[in-house]
Amino acid sequence: MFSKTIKLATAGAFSVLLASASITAQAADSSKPIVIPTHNWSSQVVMAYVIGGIFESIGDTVEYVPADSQAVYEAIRNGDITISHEVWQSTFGKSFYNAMEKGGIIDAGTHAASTLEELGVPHYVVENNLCPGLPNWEALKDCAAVFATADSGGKGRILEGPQSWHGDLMPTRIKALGLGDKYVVKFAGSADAIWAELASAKKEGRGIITFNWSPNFTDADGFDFIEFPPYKDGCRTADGGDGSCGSPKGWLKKAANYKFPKTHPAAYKTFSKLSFTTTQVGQMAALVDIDKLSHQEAAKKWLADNEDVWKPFTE
Ligand code: TMO
Repeated sequence: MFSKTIKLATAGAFSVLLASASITAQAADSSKPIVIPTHNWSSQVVMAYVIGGIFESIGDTVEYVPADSQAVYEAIRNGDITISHEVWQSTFGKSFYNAMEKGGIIDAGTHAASTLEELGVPHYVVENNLCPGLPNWEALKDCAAVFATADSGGKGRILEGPQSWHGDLMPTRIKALGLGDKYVVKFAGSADAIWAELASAKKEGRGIITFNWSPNFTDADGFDFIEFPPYKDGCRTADGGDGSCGSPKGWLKKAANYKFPKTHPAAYKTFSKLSFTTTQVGQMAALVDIDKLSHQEAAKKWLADNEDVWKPFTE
């Protein structure tokens, strides 16, 4: 620990000398840690360690903090957390823009991957015609019984993610679409609880509706998102609408505290260049959810296997 600090200090002093020798060189990054948040889905946590590893490779110090995925934008604005590397439009766009309006958080660019966060069914549900008409949402009107579970009171059960992600968005939507008498929305305690339910339903060939997203490890398996009435600006209750719309086909952004470009210019430049594709984000999730590596091991493996992808971000 101590010798690492000394080494860092020496490296810092050395780059100050180098910087003064060159007009174009920029100030060295602060030795203060870059604070990276971890949330409760696999790609986000793996990517936290991937990005931390990239920052360390250019001499920066990093720190990881578990954070609520909605409150994090306020924490970045206040400077308690430095970055967010997976800002999903549907779920977090509003909190991100609200924080931006107050000041202190900046848009650090968009990943190549586009996103969808939506209710859906495993592909066999469509293939085996368990609910004829799917993936069109109107098919749901006639097959609540197909999705009933022991605890759903005879209604169809919709397994939503943890409530911390987007509150009552799905229960509100189901009611607004007139499906409230036929379906009940249950919140999963964790993403792992969704994967466990999907696995047991698949084993039994049983109908199941869950929240899911893309990019994710389930992209490879085949997961069919339900086609709800298209998303339009203002259609959600939070934006003044009645909530009877599906999720947007959205962006995946990066955010940073507004001082990050000044305190850590090299890390900021790297972070703003950094962009992952659908395949790459899916790989990060799969290393944990399919291959059962720890998040840290997954990040180490991903970095080792993909130097050609991430090294250019640092140059
Ligand atoms: C925020 N999430 C990717 C779980 O929808």
